[in-house]
Amino acid sequence: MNLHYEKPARAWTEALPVGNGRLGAMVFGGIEEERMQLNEDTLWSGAPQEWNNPKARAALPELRRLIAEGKYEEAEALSKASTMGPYTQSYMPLGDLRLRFYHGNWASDYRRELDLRGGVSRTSYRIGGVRYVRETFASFPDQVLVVRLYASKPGRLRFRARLDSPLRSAAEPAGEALLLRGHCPERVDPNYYDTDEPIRYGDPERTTAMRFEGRLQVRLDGPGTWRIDDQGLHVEGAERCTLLFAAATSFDGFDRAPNPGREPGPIAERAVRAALAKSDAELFAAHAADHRALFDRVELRLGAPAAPDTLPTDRRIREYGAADPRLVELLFQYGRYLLIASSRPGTQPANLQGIWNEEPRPVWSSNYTLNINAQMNYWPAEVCHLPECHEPFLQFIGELAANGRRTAEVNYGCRGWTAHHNSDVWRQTAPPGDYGHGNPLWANWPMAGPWLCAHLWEHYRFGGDLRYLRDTAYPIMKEAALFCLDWLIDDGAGGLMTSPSTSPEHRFRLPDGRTHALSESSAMDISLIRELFRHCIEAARELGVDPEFAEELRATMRQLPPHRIGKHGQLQEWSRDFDDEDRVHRHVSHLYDVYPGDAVTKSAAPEWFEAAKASLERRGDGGTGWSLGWKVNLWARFKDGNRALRLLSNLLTLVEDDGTTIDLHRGGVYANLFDAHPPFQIDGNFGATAGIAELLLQSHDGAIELLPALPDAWPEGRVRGLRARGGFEVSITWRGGRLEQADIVSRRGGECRIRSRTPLRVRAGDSALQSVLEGEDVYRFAASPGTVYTIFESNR
Ligand code: FUC
Repeated sequence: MNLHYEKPARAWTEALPVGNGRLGAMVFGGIEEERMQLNEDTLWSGAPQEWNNPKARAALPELRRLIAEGKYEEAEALSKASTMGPYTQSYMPLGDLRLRFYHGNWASDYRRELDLRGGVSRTSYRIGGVRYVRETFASFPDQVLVVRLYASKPGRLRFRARLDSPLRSAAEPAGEALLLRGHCPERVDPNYYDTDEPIRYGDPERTTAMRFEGRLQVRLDGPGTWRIDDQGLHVEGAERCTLLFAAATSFDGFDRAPNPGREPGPIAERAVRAALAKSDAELFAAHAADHRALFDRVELRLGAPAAPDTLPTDRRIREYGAADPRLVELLFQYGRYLLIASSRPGTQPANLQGIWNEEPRPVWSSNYTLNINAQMNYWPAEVCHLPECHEPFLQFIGELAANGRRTAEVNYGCRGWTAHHNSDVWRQTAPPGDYGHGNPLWANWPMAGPWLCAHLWEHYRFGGDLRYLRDTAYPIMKEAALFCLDWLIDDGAGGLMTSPSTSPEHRFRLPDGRTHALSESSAMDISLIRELFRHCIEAARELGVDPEFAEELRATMRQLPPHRIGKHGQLQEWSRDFDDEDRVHRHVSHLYDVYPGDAVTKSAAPEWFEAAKASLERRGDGGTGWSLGWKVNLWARFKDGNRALRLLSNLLTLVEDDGTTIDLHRGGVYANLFDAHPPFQIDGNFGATAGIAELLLQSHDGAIELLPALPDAWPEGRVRGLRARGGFEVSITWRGGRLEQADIVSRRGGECRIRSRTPLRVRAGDSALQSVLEGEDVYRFAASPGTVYTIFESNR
């Protein structure tokens, strides 16, 4: 479980990420100069501000009238003029830790690696008879970045460490520490908004923006000396030493001014001092125990290695790609590693780049994009056994709901809460676009609430915590449903519809060739609303509350339009059978009900299921990194493992990083296995991990399915520790492309249901199982908590 390379990273997308959910570092593994690019996940530009726009509410009736009359251009002009708020703020880089060694740049036996299981990045090389080793990890228990340095001969370890930052800042010695102090811009314009002053700082004395402080200290183990001066921290004549770095910001919550906010200095100081009081071995043991408690829950083996493990990872990607099942394993576990490293209880959720960003003006603001990308980050969380890593996102949803109430009221005059396609650390909920610069194509999408609520529900479905459902999830879901009830309008024919409506970021084409974004009742709008209502009804039933409300939702659902099948046999993306602006568009929003939703399955809606497959076929096998990730999951739900593997192969295409390209059609991975949109976006990593799990285990359709979409290229393998809805943990071994044995443990008790086309035998613990109820193809038994149920095919 290692990524490894024979050369230092030149580009940022070759460097190796470590993180503890909050502090992140990209380790370049240089010889003469080592660079560790640093991040802290609360460091964002801006501050809470008013973003709601009362003009939106006033314009809404006219906007709806224009759309109903097919005056799409006028509708878009009105939307631009009246509905938008500011752009969101951007996620900021903290700085760099640079180490300069005085031994030149020629070395042999060079290797750098990222040990996914240990959660450590390691660089080693030899100069003459001296071996140099550096190990870097970000400790969650101790909230510090730890760099251990070692030279195999006494006195050979000599270097200077410095801190700097692309933000306004200064590095200065302060007693035994080197400090980096700075502040953020008050506003950063998105990269696609070409302005004169895209990065705007306030007066340093009076700025309203966030402040930060980083702190570096050293501990020598054995001989040597160290000192700190204006040039940095100097270590001379040493053999072994440890650098400890901590950072904090003045962030004091999404709804509070970040300046003055919290005092960052003492927070960083406490962390470094506490870490200094521990031995290296203690720090490392605490980190390893914490990391492995999460990482080791799931193990995946996909048959014999095609490529030898000795091949550097970038060459393996280039030469074998998905034909190397061990590389697919690595991609799978890398997604789990990245989630552990970027999203822990109490941290911010993983943004568009997780927590890793070096740019003061990052692409797409490195923010939270809520029409697919932020959600995709959390697709693997439940099934891949990292539900605690889901927590920051669930928390984020609650905070959006808090802000989104005012947006619902001010912008639309609706109850409940709404959010749109972008958000940030301040939990912006209004349509972004600087009051008219933005594009209705993405700005006018008030549907983030329903989609996000699916995460609350899934967290409950997997874990079964009724108290969480009652106290946290359901109230937020209910309020999102209230918004939808008010947002839906009469369609004039006894039904209900949404307007304005978009199918995220994809325009339709009229017969005259013109393309437009705004219409009525896109498939995705209706899927999301219907799904949220269904979840609310189920939640209210399980909690024994709100019968009238549930009845109102049921009645409303009956008035929603059904899916429609269009002229190509496709599931229609819009309420009318419009042509696509781009047949191979990256978004596949109209297929939401197949994945991540579950309303359209082969058994529940066979015609729509086939139409959805036809739609996906039309979209082709290309796409940006995240689009490929989505399609892998969709093909898994269509039970076509070979097709899913083809998409994984497309994703495992090595992309050379030229630093500038934004490609809207072709994705892949960078040398460090980071997903390439391009540019780097972490969602594709998480989408791929979820997709690989989805090939091996599904549980969305009322029963567990073992190996539902196993690709032919993986005839043998095993997976341990995946989770299924209903509180189950599942391990599977297979051989000759068929189930050999599955072990299922129930954490909460209750009925276990397994769907299988081949007859099964079930053994409970050591005894042969009693009463398995066989339905058509569903096997059921009462599972007592903690017992291991072993499943075999009867005829094997
Ligand atoms: C949406 C997508 C883009 C990109 C951006 C961050 O706008 O359509 O492809 O992923 O989010």
